[in-house]
Formats: sequence, C-alpha cells, structure tokens
Amino acid sequence: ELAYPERLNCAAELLHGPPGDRPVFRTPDGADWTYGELRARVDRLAHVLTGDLGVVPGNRVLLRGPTTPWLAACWLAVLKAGAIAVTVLAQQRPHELSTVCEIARVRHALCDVRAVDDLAEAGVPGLAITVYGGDSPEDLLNRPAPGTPYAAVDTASDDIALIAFTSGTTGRPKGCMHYHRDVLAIADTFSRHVLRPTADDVFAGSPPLGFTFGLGGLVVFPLRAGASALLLEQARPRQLLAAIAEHRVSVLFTAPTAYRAMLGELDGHDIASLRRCVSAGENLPAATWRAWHERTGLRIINGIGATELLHIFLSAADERIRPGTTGVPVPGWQARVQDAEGRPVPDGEPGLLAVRGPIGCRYLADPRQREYVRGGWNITGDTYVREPDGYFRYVARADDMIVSAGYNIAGPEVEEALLRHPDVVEAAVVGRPDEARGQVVVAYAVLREGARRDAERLRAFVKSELAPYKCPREIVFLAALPRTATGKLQRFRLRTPAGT
Ligand code: 3SK
Repeated sequence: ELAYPERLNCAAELLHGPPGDRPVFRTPDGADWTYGELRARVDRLAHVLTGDLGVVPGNRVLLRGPTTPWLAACWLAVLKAGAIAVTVLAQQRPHELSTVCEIARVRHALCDVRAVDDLAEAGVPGLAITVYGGDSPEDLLNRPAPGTPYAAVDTASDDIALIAFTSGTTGRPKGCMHYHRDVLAIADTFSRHVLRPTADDVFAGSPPLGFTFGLGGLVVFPLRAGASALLLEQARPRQLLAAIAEHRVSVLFTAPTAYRAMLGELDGHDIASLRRCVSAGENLPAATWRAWHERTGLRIINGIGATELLHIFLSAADERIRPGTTGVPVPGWQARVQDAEGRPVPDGEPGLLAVRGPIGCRYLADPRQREYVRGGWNITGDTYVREPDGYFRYVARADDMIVSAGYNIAGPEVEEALLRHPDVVEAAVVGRPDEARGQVVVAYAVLREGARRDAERLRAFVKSELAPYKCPREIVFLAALPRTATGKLQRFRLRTPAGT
C-alpha cells in the first residue's frame, strides 16, 4: 500500500534527495549536469515562470522540444511552481498542437527554439510562447532571475501535475490528468519492484519525454533513485548502441522494434554495462526475447503500460520473467480478464484486460471516460489470457481480433509466426473486409535487406507454424510499417486494400 502525505509537490520530492555533486543528466554532446546544478536551474526557471511570465498555480503549461536536460528542467520547474505540465511530442503538427491547446486550455508554452515553428503556426489564440535554447534576451534561459532557492508551491498530493495526451492509434486526442502522487507512484511500483535501481545506474532509451513511457524511464525513475540519465535527442538503434557503450548505460528503455533492429547491429558494440532492458509500447514476441537473450545473456523486462495509467502495470522481474507473456500485476496493481459485461472469464480464455491500482484513468472532459473506466476497473482495450499460474499473456488489441469464416484470429499471433522467419524484420497482420468470409487475413512484412520478396514461401512458412485458417491470404511487402509518433503500429492504416 502506497501512502503519501496530503500535501505533496512531486517535483520538490524528486529533487531534494541526492548530494549536489552527484551526476543527474548527461548528453552525447558533453552536457553533464549534477543534482546541485539541476536544482539551481529548476529554481531559476520557476522564478522566471512565476515572475516575468506570470504563471500561477493551476495554469496549464505546454512543453515541447527534443529530449534534453532543459526540457526535463522545465517540466520540473512547472510542477514545482504548482502549474500543470502538458506534454506533447516533437512530431505533432500544428493542427494537433492546436487541438491539444484547446482541450487543455493551455495559455503558456515553453518550447525549444528548434521546435517553435509548428507551435507558432498552430496559431493558438492567447497562447504566450516562450522559447528556450536560443540567443535572444527574451529566451527563457537568458532572462534575469533571482539566484535564490525557490520554495515549492504547497500542492495537494491529488492536485493535477500533468496532462499527458494520447491519440491511441486513431481519433481525437484524449488528455489524461495525473496527480502529484501519481508521478511518485510509478517509481514506487514498477521501478522500485521490477527495476530496483541504485544510485549508480545510468538510464537511457528511445521514448521521448512527451510520452509517459520516456518521462518515467528517463526522468522520474532515475531521480527517485538518485541515479542519472543519458538524454538522447536521436535514439535510433545504432545511436542507442553507441551511447550504451560510451556512457556505460545500465538501464535501457525501448520498444520491441528497436530490440530487433539492434540485434542486427550488435557486432562491435560493447553493451556489457547493461543490466536491465525494458520493452513496452507494444507486445514483445517470444522470438525477439529469445534472440536478445541468446546474443546478450540479458532477460528483457516486458511490460504493458498506458498513458491513462501513466506507466507500466503488468511486468515481471529477473527469474520471474516468462518469455511470451507480459508477466503479472506489478506490486500495488491488480489485474483480471473479463467479458464485455464485466464478468471475469476463466483462466486460459481470452477476454478484456481490466486493471486497477494507485493510478486511474481521468480523461479531461471526454465522454470516453465511461468506456475506459467500468465498475472501478480500467479497461485498457487489450485482449489478454490469464494463465492458470497467474501470468498474463497478450492476445491482441481488442479491435485487432480478426473474424474470418467464423474463426477468431489474433493478428499478433500471426505476426509472431512471420517474425520467426529469418527474413522478416517487421510484420503487421490485419483483417480485410471480404464478402464471403467477413474478413480475410492480410499480412504486411518488412524484409531484411537483400531478402527475396517471395510471398508464397512465407505463406508456406506460416502454414508450417500455425493452423492453416490463420495463414494470410495475401502478403504485402513494405519498406516500413506505419507507426504513431510514439512508435505504435497503426493497423487501421493497413485495413484498406490501398494499404498505407
Ligand atoms: O505501453 C505503453 O504504451 C505505455 C504507455 C505509457 C507509459 C508506459 C507505457 C509502456
């Protein structure tokens, strides 16, 4: 049971601990911040925010920029000043930014000077944009401010600290409101029990800070442990591998796609410093887990999280990891599998994943709240099976089940079969409407460089792995799969014959 005091400012709490000379943030181009420097910079920023910029507690402040120590410092300063951080991704375009600002009623924005054009183009009425990282005297970092400590605003533990947006894979974005105590709860559940970090750990990874997967893994978890993080603006697999070697990264956060890509590039990279590898964002196939384990000796920690629930709620640590499953409820969380009416289904049968714990979904002014939270459970939209021994196995997103000639087929199961073929690097399987069968199975595959595009050979391979009714009717070869800005596969873009 997690217990937090009634008055709690999570930024103050995250910052106060470690000695000032301990490292906190590093970048590949040589920035090297200590906890003492971070505290002083956050305090300066909070003075400017609440002085010059007129931010008051409860104001919503949009944060936009690549993953840098300054973005993390702005996030902490906004929270320390009792305001609410509204996080977006660098890839979001003007139209999406104006929707987010409208939904969250954002009046202030702190924006990396390199990312300001789209925000300015969004033309949000009444939005005061302050840039950072530029040369002008108006720049956030160049404004005069007292060098004195900033006394954190005395927020309640259930005051809103963060509004994180999720677009899912389609649809109008939903703002998920999270309390100050929620920010600490993700560290005190998943990180504390599964990662068990020490102050000597160095965190790094690919998810951006605008995605709560990255915010947790690269800011909240390291700070809560008094550890440090390497913040990468460019975190493609090759850059990740180079950074791990150079900065002795010990805790890695990335997605299954990146683990697969890194496998092809491991040679010549020293990754001996790694001790924890976290995978989330989409399902981790057992084949990817095994291939990584075989090559590196490391057991990937698979997890499922949600922006609605801030971070990971199902996972497993160390020897309890079982490849091909997501794991068990993280301590503090409960999970079950139920039918559409909310009745638990027996172990071994597929149904909807329902979870509850220290953090709940709170959409900002969105009627979809009633679909997500039912009978006190958060319904994540994933189809799962609970095995008799309590392990949860992913089947599909609830809307990714294909029904063909009366057979229920889980797209991810067919994807996993395709991925077991040595030529296939990425796969997506969808149902395409069909008059005779309702739907037919169609696969999209990305092949390794130089591999022959032979659909019949791949179909024969799937037939040797799975019941014939699951075999794709058609296999389409693509150079890359369509993905959201957070890396999630956009299956809906593949469901029409025109493909992407
Ligand atoms: O799995 C996800 O998509 C996710 C979302 C938010 C935070 C963490 C994770 C893993």
